[in-house]
Amino acid sequence: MTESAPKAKYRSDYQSPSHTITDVNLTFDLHETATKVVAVSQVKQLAQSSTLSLDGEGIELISVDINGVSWNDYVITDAGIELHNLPSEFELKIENQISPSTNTALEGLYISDGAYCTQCEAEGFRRITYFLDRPDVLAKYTTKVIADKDAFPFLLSNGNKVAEGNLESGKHFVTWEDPHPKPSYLFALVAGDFDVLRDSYTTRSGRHVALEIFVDKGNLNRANHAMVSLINSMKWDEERFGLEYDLDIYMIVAVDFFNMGAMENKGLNVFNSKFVLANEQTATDTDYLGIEAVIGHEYFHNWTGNRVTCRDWFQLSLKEGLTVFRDQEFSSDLGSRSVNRINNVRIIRGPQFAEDASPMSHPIRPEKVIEMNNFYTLTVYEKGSEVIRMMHTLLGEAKFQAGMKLYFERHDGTAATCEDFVSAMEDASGIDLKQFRLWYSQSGTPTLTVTDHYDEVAKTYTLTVNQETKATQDQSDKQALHIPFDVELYDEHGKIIELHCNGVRVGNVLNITESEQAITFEQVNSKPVPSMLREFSAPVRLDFNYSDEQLAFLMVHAQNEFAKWDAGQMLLAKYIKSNVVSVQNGRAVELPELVIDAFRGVILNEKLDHAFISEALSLPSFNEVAGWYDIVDVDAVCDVLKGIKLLIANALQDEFAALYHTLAQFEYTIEHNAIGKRSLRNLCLQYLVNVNEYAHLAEKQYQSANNMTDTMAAMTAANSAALSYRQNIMDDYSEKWSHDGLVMDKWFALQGMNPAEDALENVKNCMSHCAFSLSNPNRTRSLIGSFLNMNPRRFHDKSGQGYEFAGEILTKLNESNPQVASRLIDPLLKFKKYDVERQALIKQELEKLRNLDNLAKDLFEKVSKALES
Ligand code: B3K
Ligand code: ZN
Repeated sequence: MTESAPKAKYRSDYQSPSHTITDVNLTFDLHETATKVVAVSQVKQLAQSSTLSLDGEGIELISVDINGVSWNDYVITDAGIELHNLPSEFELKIENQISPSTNTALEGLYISDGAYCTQCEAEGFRRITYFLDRPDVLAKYTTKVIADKDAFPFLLSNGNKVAEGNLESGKHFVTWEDPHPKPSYLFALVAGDFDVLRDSYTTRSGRHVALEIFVDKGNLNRANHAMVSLINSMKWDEERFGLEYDLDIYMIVAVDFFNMGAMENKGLNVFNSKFVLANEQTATDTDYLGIEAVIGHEYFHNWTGNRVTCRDWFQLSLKEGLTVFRDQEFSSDLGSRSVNRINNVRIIRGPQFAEDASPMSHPIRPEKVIEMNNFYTLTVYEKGSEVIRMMHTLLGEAKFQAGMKLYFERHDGTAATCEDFVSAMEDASGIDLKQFRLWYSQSGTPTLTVTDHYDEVAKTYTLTVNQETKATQDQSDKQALHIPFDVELYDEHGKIIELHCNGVRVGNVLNITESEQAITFEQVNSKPVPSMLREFSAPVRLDFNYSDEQLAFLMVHAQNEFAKWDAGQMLLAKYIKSNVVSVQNGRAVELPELVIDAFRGVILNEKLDHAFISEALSLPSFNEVAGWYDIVDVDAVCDVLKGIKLLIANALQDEFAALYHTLAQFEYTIEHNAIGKRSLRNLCLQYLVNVNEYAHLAEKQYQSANNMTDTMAAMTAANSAALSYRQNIMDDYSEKWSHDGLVMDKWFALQGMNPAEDALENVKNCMSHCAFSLSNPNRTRSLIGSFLNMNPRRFHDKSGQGYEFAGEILTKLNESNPQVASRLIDPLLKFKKYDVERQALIKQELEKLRNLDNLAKDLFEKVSKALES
């Protein structure tokens, strides 16, 4: 990719559009290879310019008319079309043709299993017609869809249906009108034959909304949970945020070929079927919870994203960080707050911290972008949500909601910036967020190094906090951030000590704003145990020299479950690190009695929720542990994690066995209590199968399971412990489900994670399984993605064969679906984390990719950043 390397865009270069489009009237005559699109736009000049540049990619122009007259004064460019010598206000008619069936990138208009569907965010609309494809151009859309009536009985688009009828030669049409002006990325069209689940919802103010979920024929019995989740979302947004739905219909279409989770198109969400379809035979509890979260997320976008959208794509976190915050709150209000928080924090501490330390490090509001699709990242989404959460922590719920209200008063119906959001929060609360704004522009993960000192005589306790953010590839200079630091102190009996600073009673959330800051608490009668960064009050690493006893103490006495869990994780972290050194020096993995007893205490604590206990007993992932090191010793970390699992399994086998038996349930329900019981029971199973006496349990569970959660738990146990019957149950599952790709994804993922020595051969063989296809993103992510991301020992095998395999797959996907390729490449970008031999092998693959003639800009951006590092 030497000639004309793709160019970056910079946030600082934002310019408002030269023209706007107020109304657009679209007509689609659908055809697999020759869909005709007619776009009639009302265009207004905004700046002094008689030239209009429209975006367009891979489309065939038929004709251009201005005010009803054919127009020849234009040039087609690499990026679209430039129209010259235009009047200041005019009607533009463009006719063009596109080929949905050859669109394997799944952006723009494409075909998923015979149904037409669209994906326009971020810049897919330009693959449909020439347009001002940018989020700050908001138009009213009218869309007429024409297709064969038998094959495509349902013709859908945004807004309300305003006309329909039959046409010649077996065709029919439907016209939709969306009254809300919107950017092109929220446009959607779907045409196909589906089963439909219908329900309705009446909003607080009495608007009657029809709810429709479209699924592939035969899947109606898997759509209920999505509908329940949608209704719960609508109710929750009214109750917690005072926000109501604003159209008469809300449609969701589930498709099998989709690059990401789902898309919030106005009134017509398109979903990856993974986040819609579920019944107890096909989906796990985790799938059910995922559906609830994603249905909520897309619904919440109707206000935070659609009613107020982004001025430019650098502002993506404005809608995504905020909407993730909202969906996390939704899941927490409906389910277990502590378990939700634990899982969200795991994502930040694992993959988000890793991203922030990688060549792709960027602030939540990026400064420089080559391919926008590369920035739908954990940083923009998850860290973005943490930034919103910190504002929520600093302001409190009431002031935060006042900020939301002001934000909507100021920006409803417009395209806004992150700055607009922070200003609204600041103005509504009166709280100064000047320094806080740095979270939007500074990348990287801060480390808080804390030391303490107790003064017996003065009865004071001082915490000295140092904050440091290491340079990242995108940014060398870092400043001190405003960090909400939530602290609680416990006396030796486990009682909470009231916090007094400078003679006044203070709350738990302290403001850290300096590089070094000492906080002195008064009236502390004995040396306390501090619980810090409670609820993970900021996305930072915490470094404090806790003793084992202090951590074990917090596991018992900390008042909130998150802090208990966190203490347990810190205790494990200490022994994972020390055991890595042991293993590197040829010694065995060991755990002191105190650690075992601390975890035994958690299991036996009857006051704790089952779901929470299950989280507390879960070890950190390899990827999270890898993040603790500059250079990670793959084999040693894998040995230690396995070794600790075996030690805990052996030491606590009686407790695990007892729980495994008492937690059995005969009926499957998705009540949170039932989910918690299954979660803990299946956690016990994961440990128990490593003890000879209980090694048969997973097979027994597989044979008797009456739901997918238990089936999958049995298979996971057999897979990760390499049990003798693993192959039998894998074969049995494949025979039962090979007709259903979505259900087979679970099986493919296990093949990818298989710890066996021949895992790579196996993965290659799985690619010829009848249910596998590299053109389906879900299949690819399940099999290949899990091998690259969740099978460290085999992927990072010294032979370099894992890397070579990744290179081959990426070369193929670069041509067919660059967006999927670009997600998959992430583990290779972090080559600097491995020893020199592995580094060289990974680099070799990256260089091969860089030299491809047709390297897509998605991969170009990542590969070049990695090789620059
Ligand atoms: N807004 C979409 C993501 C679009 C991704 C484009 N590559 C889904 C979501 O965040 O809700
Ligand atoms: Zn979103």
